[in-house]
Amino acid sequence: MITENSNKLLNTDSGERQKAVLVSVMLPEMTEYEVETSLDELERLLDTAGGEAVLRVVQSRQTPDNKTFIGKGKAEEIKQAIDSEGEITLAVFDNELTPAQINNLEDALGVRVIDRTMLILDIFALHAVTAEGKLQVEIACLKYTAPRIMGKGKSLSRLGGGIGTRGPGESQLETDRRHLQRRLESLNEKLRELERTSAVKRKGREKSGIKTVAIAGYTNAGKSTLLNYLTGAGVLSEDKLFATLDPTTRRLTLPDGADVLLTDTVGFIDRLPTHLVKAFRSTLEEIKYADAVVCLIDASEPDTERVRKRAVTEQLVNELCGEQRSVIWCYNKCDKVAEAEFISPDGVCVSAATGEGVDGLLMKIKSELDGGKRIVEYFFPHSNGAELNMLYRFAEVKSTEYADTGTYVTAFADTETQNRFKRFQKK
Ligand SMILES: Nc1nc2c(ncn2[C@@H]2O[C@H](COP(=O)(O)OP(=O)(O)OP(=O)(O)O)[C@@H](O)[C@H]2O)c(=O)[nH]1
Ligand SMILES: [Mg+2]
Repeated sequence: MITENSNKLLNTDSGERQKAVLVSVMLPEMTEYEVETSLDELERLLDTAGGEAVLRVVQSRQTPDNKTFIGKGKAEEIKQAIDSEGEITLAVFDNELTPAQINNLEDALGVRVIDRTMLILDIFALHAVTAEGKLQVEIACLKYTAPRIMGKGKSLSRLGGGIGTRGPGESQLETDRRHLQRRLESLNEKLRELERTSAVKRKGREKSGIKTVAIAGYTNAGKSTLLNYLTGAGVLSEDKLFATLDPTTRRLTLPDGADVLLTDTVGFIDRLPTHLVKAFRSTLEEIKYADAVVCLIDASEPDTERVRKRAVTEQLVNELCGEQRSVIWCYNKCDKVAEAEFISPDGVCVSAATGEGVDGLLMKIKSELDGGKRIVEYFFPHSNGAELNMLYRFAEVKSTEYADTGTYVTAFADTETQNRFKRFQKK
């Protein structure tokens, strides 16, 4: 199926936008919806990289073709479509391709071919600012992109530069593999050194007793906007994917006057390339070592997208820090939704743009950092005097009121105590 792309891109900033065809192979375990939403995301990624999707091709297959992923017949069909369109210089595959498949496809299609991971790496190369960010991107590019575009010599220049070639630079990649290996080793050594410095800084923070809070979430959820609202950090926030690569940390004062360090982090995406997760280990450690993690979800998206992105976020946060971590689910962009019925009772609803609900979020952060402590109201029937005595041991009892049938108690209790005395909690 080849369709003219109807989703015209909004971005019309200056400069030529490289025109591309998006290709996806639908394997038996994928649904049509998954393929389409993934292609929509690929189109947004391409937009962020400065390209424009003009054609979409979806093909159903039982298994990928070894040589070209899509098979010879389909490749010929796409080649014809590219020729008749006239301006397409790039084919972006949503599936992961091997170096050999890329080579064969470039021969068959006559345009540069990249896959989803290469496109993401390209954006990362564009957006990395700090030395650490640049190092991390270069390592990931050398491991993933380099073998895929190496040794093409003339054919590379025939297909032109642009999207999928940023990062370490073509000339560097055209050199031999041994050189590449040496470069990787030296970059890894530099990165280890930066990681050691970060670890020392972290230890220092731990000693000082100041708690840290990380803002995590899918790319474009509004993490930077929230950090900016709360701390005036002035971090770039944009309606683009992966606007932030480098973590920014700022001091924030909570309602009780305690200071915490709040960190904005690199966004998540479905099928985040493993090479990136590994290369960005030190950046992602901001989440791993945080005392609490605010997981941001864009509340203004359709149900299915919101659920999908929450699942991706949940999985990555669990992988990074285990399931025990204090996680606060925070729904953002609430100024764009009339009623947010989907928010679970433990979630908070905010607008990082207007500041609505942000006070509630700060209270929640404070309570998480206090071990989930909050004020709870209980009623203990007279027959449960023993349990009431126990409550005094585990929680800070604020007030009591005796009634004919039992005692009403207001207490400041942590999560464990709340669970222990749940059956006495007033509804
Ligand atoms: N209406 C509305 N827009 C918001 C809100 N928060 C963020 N945005 C917009 O959403 C877009 C993405 O915001 P960012 O803060 O860059 O998102 P991010 O999570 O940091 O994204 P990456 O760094 O790319 O992962 C921007 O265009 C923001 O202006 C909000 O509460 N309401
Ligand atoms: Mg950001």
